[in-house]
Amino acid sequence: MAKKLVSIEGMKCDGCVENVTKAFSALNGVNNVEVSLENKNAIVDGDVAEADLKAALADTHYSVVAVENM
Ligand SMILES: [Cu+2]
Repeated sequence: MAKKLVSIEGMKCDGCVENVTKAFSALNGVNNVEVSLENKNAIVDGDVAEADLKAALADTHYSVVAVENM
């Protein structure tokens, strides 16, 4: 199963982590999401497109700044 490292801007607290976790978890094909406030990123396990990850945060205070395959 593919994992992606998603760099995220705008997270400031555990509430932000929860919001991003929920947004990514709701996407089709996503099996697991681990968001790190400290590292400002998320490890997304599943079959999901970069565009969908960006779209998931489009209406939030956060934004996807980079996505790389792990
Ligand atoms: Cu917050």
